[in-house]
Amino acid sequence: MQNPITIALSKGRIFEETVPLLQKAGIEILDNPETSRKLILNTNNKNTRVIILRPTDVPTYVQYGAADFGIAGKDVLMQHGEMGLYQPLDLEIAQCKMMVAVKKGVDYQKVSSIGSRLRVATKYPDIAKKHFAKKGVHVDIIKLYGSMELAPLVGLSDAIVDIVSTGNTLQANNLVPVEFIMDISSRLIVNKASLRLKYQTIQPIIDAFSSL
Ligand code: PRT
Ligand code: MG
Repeated sequence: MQNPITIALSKGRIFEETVPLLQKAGIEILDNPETSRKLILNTNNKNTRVIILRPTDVPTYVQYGAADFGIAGKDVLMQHGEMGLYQPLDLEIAQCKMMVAVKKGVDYQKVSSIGSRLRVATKYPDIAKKHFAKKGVHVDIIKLYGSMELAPLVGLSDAIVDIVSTGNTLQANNLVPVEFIMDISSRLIVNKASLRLKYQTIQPIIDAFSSL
């Protein structure tokens, strides 16, 4: 009999881009998380279930083995750390860029020049700290949980570090991207003990994902 498998996903873009990957591995999800309130979704295989989490909670469930594997953005993984997680594949889904942005008209070179202190609002303090340390720019990091775009508009910060995809959100809020930090995509993360104990069930799924 096949080992029971729990897969951790988040709603929205990651879920949508993961459905076709799971189909290649023969897994069909029977409920739609956008219309159902269920947090545990059934699949066409009674030994395989999908749990729906906030994106930032996916690595935690996988790390502790409450989920055998999951899919999470590089942004989320860098903030979480890699403890207990095996990352066999970059799935190249949910692609975007981590950028620094400021209010239109602000002279970024000037406000970020060495010797000055830049106030940076972000959901990604570790990524932001590392980036500015490498440039030798002194920063005060202001941790936010969402709507970073608002911070420079109301004087909370000089700049933000955020994810940019189309650029429409920045533009709609009179902000401009001024510095590229890194490309972001989503990765497969696997609990190390699960991979060992359920190798015969999990490895074929990884193989199906990697053959795409
Ligand atoms: O929405 P929630 O607060 O629950 O969390 P989230 O926004 O982190 O989740 P979700 O599902 O939107 O994103 C999951 C993963 O998708 C992230 O961890 C990223 O790795 C990746 N991803 C890809 C993105 C985007 N594109 C993206 N555009 N995550 C967030 N955004 C947001 C961004 O923060 C900004 O507010 O969309 C806005 C910018 O989009 P554009 O197209 O206007 O530039
Ligand atoms: Mg979102």
